[in-house]
Amino acid sequence: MPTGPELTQSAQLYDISGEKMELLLDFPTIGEPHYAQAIPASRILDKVKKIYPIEENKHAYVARGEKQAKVERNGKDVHVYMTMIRSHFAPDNIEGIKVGDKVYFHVTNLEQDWDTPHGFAMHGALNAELLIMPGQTETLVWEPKKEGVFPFYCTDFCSALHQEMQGYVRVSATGANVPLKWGLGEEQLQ
Ligand SMILES: [Cu+2]
Repeated sequence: MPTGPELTQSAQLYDISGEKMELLLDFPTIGEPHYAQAIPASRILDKVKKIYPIEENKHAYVARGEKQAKVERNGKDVHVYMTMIRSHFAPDNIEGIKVGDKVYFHVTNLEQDWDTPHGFAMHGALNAELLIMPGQTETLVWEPKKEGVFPFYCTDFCSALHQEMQGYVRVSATGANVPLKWGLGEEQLQ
């Protein structure tokens, strides 16, 4: 039953040693089942929310497409308007962040398919991670404490290229003269 925003994911075990690959096992992978409860499907079936239409997203920090991705500095606050879609973030490289900044990642999931949430985690962030449904925007705050290059990455298995869904932020010293720059792959967005 399609009972939640994030469906049970499926795992399959194949034998690829022969001429034709053979499915050995087909099974759902679910989290800890200890708190599972059963209720009649009729109580939730008509309340299932499959997709949040991106055009209805009125979040103050939404980016409704990669062209709207940007990074803005306001004193020590840095606002990153970021998008995510299989299998990359935009921007996926950012420079000009400094120790002492407070970085707000406003991440919009551009997917408009059912059950394609993406996750977002920032290496070194002391809060948590985000799970963002198709069409939604969520915010994670990160306060970098030291210089270096820090990765951020998708934390929810989203496609075969999930492992490549990542990016980097370069953190410079407080007061460094590194301008704010961001890009997507080789392409400089700003
Ligand atoms: Cu992802």
